[in-house]
Amino acid sequence: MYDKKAMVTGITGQDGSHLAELLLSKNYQVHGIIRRSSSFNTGRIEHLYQDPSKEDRQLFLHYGDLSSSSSIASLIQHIQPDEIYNLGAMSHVKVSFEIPEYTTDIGALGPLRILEAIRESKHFCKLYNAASSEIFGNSPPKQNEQSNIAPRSPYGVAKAMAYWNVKNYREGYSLFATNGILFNHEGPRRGETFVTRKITKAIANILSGKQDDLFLGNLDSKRDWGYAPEYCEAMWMIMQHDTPDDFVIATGEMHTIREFVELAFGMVNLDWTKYVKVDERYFRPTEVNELCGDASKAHKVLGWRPTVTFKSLVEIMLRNDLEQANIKY
Ligand code: NAP
Ligand code: F7E
Repeated sequence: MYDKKAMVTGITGQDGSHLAELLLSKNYQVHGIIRRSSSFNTGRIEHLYQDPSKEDRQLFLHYGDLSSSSSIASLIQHIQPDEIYNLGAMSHVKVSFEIPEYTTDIGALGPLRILEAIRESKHFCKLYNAASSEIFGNSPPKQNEQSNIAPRSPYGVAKAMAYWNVKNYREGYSLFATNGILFNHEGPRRGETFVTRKITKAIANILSGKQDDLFLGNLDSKRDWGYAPEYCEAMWMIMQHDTPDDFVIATGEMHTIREFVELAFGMVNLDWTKYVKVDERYFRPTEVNELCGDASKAHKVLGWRPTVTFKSLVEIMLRNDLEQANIKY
């Protein structure tokens, strides 16, 4: 018998997979929404899969898509979840400049579709919405819940719209709707085109002779990088708080991309300057220069605090990619 029922959009993504593990460990019945795809997109949750014929299974997967109001509404109606975690999105900032309309449909209208479905439903259900530090754009660091919202990409604009809709539905219709304003968080399951994973994966490829150069974009931007599993704990904590609210989740430390590169290459005694080349194709039309979060509200109200340092994060990611390539570290 389970304690609570959760519905998770984006369960096949980095965060969705960690959150599903956490919820299952807390005896939730977890309902993940997956997209139909011509190739397998469930690699990150393969280890959690339970045979649909098993009577006492805790994990259920349903086809659905955030682009479809009817799909969202009928899933909520059918599952009757106690908690919805909306993690589904086209989450790549650079790609959002190339497919702005789609990014907006999923990132901005997707959450609105969920809010409307909850409002229309007679069933009480809490909502966690994955907002993002990208909503702050170039607002000066350290950014907190009061910082100016000034996004600089279609992705950031979509996340800002969703953030405001969550706030307005909370105030206007008394929904238990929350925003987690998470700063960058990474780990071995990070998508391979995000800069951290691109770097650690490239090092493994260089050492195994599969790659000679690493082409990167802007090395001067600064990010506040945390460890994904800890950030998923924060999502759950936000949902267990008595009152719905918005929280910044961050480490409070920022580093340039160049520092990440130097540290990671240095860990395997490689001189990064021999391998890394700057290619303007990876520059963005508008860049967010410095993101560094102030998560003191989350610490004070929820008791959340990150423990994995920048150096440990780089090491965890690098070790994973080296292990996958059968390289001793
Ligand atoms: P991710 O690895 O890119 O995963 C995104 C998930 O969304 C995948 O499961 C993807 O499914 C799903 N998705 C994409 N389009 C969808 C659609 N039309 N309908 C339903 N699902 C769809 O992202 P993540 O890093 O786990 O991030 C989770 C959430 O947090 C995202 O909303 C992201 O924007 C936000 N966020 C992330 C960070 C970060 O640093 N990781 C920071 C702040 C906010 P497929 O597997 O089928 O592609
Ligand atoms: O870029 C620079 C790039 O793509 C980080 C998403 O999870 O976090 C993520 O968005 C920085 C940027 O992440 C390359 O210009 C240099 O300044 O790893 P990224 P992001 O754009 O910060 C936020 C919080 C989210 O919400 C998003 O969903 O690195 N950079 N060279 C590069 N970036 C990439 N991807 N590739 C490069 O070659």
